[in-house]
Amino acid sequence: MREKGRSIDDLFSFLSAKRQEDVSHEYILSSMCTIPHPVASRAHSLFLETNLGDPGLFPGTASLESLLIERLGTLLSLPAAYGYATSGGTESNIQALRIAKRLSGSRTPNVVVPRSVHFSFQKACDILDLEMRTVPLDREFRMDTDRVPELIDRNTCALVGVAGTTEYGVVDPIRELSSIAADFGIFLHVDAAFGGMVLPFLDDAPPFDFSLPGVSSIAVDPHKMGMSTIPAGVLLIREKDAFSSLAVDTPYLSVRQEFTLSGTRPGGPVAGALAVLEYLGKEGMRDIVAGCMKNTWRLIDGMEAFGIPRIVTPDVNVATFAKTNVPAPWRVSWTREGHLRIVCMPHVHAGIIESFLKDIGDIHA
Ligand code: 0PR
Repeated sequence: MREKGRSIDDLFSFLSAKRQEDVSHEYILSSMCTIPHPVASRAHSLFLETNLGDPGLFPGTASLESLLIERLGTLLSLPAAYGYATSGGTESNIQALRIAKRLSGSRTPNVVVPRSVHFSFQKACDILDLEMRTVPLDREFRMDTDRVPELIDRNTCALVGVAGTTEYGVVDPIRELSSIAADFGIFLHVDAAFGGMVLPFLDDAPPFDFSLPGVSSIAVDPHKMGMSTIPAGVLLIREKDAFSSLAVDTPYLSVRQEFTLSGTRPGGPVAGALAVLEYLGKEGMRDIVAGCMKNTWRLIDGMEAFGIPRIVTPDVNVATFAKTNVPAPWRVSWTREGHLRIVCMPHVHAGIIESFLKDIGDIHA
């Protein structure tokens, strides 16, 4: 540390220069995060010093968290869902598997996941000492549910399905998984970190939520398509007992017990996430999601017109294409299979898609 502090001007010109080194969102086509909605930034700034880890000191902020859980539970067909605000999909997935492991009581537990599962499940299985059994995908990159029963045994503590896969933007057959989970009496966790804030606002979306009786828990991230500030994830659970299984005593806090993974938890992103839902309402979210989907289809049509085929028809706003050159300064990503992947987030507006297509067209002309 410096012996003597820095002046405000000097400090902030240093910080601004560092921020300038970051890639401008104008060129970011690879991210599942986006520029926060202005109401999220404003709400967040009101709650900077709040700590949901000690809710008795911040009852107002804690009631916003409850309201966020109620709103998202209702959106995902279970108004009475239990839940809490996590730091994002990784924490939600870890906690869901932790609950499943605890409830199963197995000493050598395993989990059955699709091959497309996000890498956060590798972390979860490592931390929780779970064997990860991977189910192959069908031609459309969805979990091949016919292969699930053969991987289940009496030590299987959870099945996982993804609603909006990270790489190909498809939804696994959650209805089939729900039946399998109910038949075998196994916990079913749905990773809707991305799709959870897209699918409820689409007409004819595949079923994935608590309306399916076998679904035990859902991860949904406001800091992705919910346009909140980072970090904002939510874990929702059908049965209250599930959370009780994780409770530890917190004798000197304003609450007696806690089941969260983090202790100190920021109230800012929770206020931000709720502010977006309240401000936009379903109508506003439908418009934003419709815009992202329209841009996704325009991108797919434009790329195919250049002879660059889509890899799969996505269920959400993630488009994938055969390998092709992409000029700087565009930032795209590549899937494990080597396919070009573009996420049409709200900041990737129609004008950006057109300039990207123009640059691709120039190369392919
Ligand atoms: N589940 C799914 C389906 C995800 O896509 C992700 C992250 C997670 C869980 C984990 O969520 P957290 O990262 O919030 O813990 N998906 C993005 C990805 O890995 C995360 C991301 C976002 C990466 C923005 C880069 C980036 O610039 O691609």
